[in-house]
Amino acid sequence: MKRTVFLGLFLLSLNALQAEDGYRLWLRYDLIGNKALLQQYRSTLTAVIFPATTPMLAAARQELLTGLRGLLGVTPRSSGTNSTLIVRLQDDPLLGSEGFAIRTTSQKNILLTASTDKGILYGVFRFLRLLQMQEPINRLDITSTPSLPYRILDHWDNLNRRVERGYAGLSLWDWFTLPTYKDQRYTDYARANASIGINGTVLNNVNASPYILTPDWLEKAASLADIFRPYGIRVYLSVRFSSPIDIGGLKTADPLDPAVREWWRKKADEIYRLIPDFGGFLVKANSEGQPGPQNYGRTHADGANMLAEALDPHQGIVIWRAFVYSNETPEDRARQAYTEFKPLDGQFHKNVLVQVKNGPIDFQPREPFHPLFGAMPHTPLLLEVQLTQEYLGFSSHLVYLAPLFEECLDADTHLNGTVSQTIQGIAGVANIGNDRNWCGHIFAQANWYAFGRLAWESGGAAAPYSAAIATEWIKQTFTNKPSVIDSIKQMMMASREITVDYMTPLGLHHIMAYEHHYGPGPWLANATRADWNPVYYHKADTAGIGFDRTTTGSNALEQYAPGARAQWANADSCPDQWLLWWHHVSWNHRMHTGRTLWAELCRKYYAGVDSVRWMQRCWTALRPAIDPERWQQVNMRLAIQEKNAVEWRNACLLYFQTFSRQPLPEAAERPDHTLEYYKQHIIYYAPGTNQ
Ligand code: BDP
Repeated sequence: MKRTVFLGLFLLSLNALQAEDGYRLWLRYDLIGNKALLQQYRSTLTAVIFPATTPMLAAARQELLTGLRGLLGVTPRSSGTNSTLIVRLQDDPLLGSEGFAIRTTSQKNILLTASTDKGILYGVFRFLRLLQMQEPINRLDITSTPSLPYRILDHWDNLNRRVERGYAGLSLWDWFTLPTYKDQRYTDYARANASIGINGTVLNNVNASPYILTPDWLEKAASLADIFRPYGIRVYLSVRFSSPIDIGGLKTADPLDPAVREWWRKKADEIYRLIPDFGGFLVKANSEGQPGPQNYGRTHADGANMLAEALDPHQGIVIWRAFVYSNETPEDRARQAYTEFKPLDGQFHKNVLVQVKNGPIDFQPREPFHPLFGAMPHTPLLLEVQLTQEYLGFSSHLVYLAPLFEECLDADTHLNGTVSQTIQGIAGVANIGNDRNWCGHIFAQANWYAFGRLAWESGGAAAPYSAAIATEWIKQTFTNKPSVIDSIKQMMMASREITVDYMTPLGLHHIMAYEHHYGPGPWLANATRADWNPVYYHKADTAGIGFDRTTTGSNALEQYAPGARAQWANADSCPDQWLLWWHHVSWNHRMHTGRTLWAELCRKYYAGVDSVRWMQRCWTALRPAIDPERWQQVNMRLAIQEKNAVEWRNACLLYFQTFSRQPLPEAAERPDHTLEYYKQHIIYYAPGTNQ
């Protein structure tokens, strides 16, 4: 009897240990279930020779051994003459400072080489990925170098641990117990990033507190930098332009004032004493109320160059954001960043990079690429994308973002090639918090994963675009079973377009509720600034709907090269998915499908909801193939998504119907509430805002 109880307890605790709560992300390293393959792997990998003389190599070696032990269930020997994985530093200019090669040799060994420790680190993770994906390893010939040098996560984490636009709990950084308490999660965060090639992290919110630059906080940042360093991740900080006044006791932050320049120089020296490989500063200036050089009648270039000079002796960079717009200017918000930055091309110091959001408004479910890409040939640019789903249903909605990123990266600027060819790197606004599963939604982990993978291999025919990246992620996160992979992949690949359909179809944008941006609010018209009002963006009236950005309207179109312009300029030939971004058209406008605009709008909103239900059915069918804990997590979030999609559809169609004055499609599900009900449905205390 006693024995049975003991056995029961033992099994229970084993279960608890193996709980599938999502913590392990895509680095699971579970024993390979396919017996034949496991045997093959074991006989191909009897030994590992890996001299590790630096902290980075030691971290790489430890990862490799942990991975192999988990996947193969045995510990390889540390010496051997064949069937051995040999890891070796070996100068090869073709591999650069981050690339690696993995080859099978004529003696049937596997040779992993790189010119640098970092290359070895990335090579180790690549090798482990091969095993996790159950790829053959007996004839390897892989060479890999990153397409872009800067692959950075931007955390919008406040120093009080609230995360602006964060939907996965509090900030991962427990600032209060830093620098002494070093949570294991910091290391696991670094491992996850290194596994996908992310090489930089901005620790704090772009709406920056000046205190980040005080000695106490710098010490905390330095302790994180120490943990991340062996994983090839440099730390950057967001800085507030007025810091010399806020914490430095100066009367001005004028970038041309000698005392201000001196203050920044000294601050940079102080930072580099603590963090010798500090990456640099990220700056949001003269945007949404943040201070900046324009407060002193200076330009963005004046401000950026002052900081650049302070960082230059230490090889640091300034990342200056082009996300600027002002409601005092009558100009269409979509035009303003180009208007301000284009004339500054060529005026920035060489260690300044200008960071441009993927589209000209703000991380919408769909936007055309930003007109600055390709338009600043003398200024290195970074692309900024948002992993946290501020305008895409937070961490409650399943939306795989890689197709959105890919749409932008592959867009032809008609100036200097595709967007991916005009940039030096990508910054992703992180979707990570202290939730046990890191991202809130298990599938939001795929957006973190895809971001890193795209930054490593963007552009070029061989790029592992969205679908291939989804396959990688599913195999490492869930299973190697082909039918299951296919089914999950279909859901992921369709999910972005589904979201566009139930939120902002046909080129609509920014019609979300105020401030938190969750749920519909197309009727809103009372914001403190006109350009925060949904009515500013859709311009619906009885004649039609859409924002005329052609020559008869704001002419934002003129900021693009003629080749790019041509695809959107004419309402009759403009692809349906962009129509209302560029044109104000009548409710009876004939779409490419042959339907009227009103009919097409209805069809899209209904299809969006139906497709969320389709995702629910797919997920239900997958139940036997997924562990109960993660299955349930996703299932419950899909239920939230369905409810929310219905709300989007009903609220938007009822509202737009007051202008179109046309009926909803016959036989379609009727809205279960009135427009008034949706207007009154205000969400209080939504996550991600400061209220
Ligand atoms: C907007 C967010 C806001 C950010 C801003 C930015 O609503 O919270 O501060 O972008 O990127 O999307 O600076």
